Amino acid sequence: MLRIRKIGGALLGAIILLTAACGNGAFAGETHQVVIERFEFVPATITIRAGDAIEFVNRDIAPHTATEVEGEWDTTELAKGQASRLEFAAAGTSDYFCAFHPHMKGKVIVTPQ
Ligand SMILES: [Cu+2]
Repeated sequence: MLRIRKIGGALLGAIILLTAACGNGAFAGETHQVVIERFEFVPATITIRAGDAIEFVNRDIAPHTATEVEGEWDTTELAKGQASRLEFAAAGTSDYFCAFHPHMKGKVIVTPQ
């Protein structure tokens, strides 16, 4: 099980769980979905609570990423049909983009629990 914990100064603490490797962890939050289609993140801005997770799903033929602008978290490359689930432990706001198509932008707002 790949489990990486990254803590950003003023940004987010994120536990990254790759979907394929996701097992039987004690996850108590809610999982939200951001779909990548037609070279857009839908919804482009998502608000969740600390402890929730976001599953990024690529429905395009082209590969995409969801990469936090300062590198705090990253889905890494998602091919067509692939998904990656990231858990956001701490409140904060972060902007992200696609590393392959930098005009694709999104925002994650994490409110306190
Ligand atoms: Cu892209």
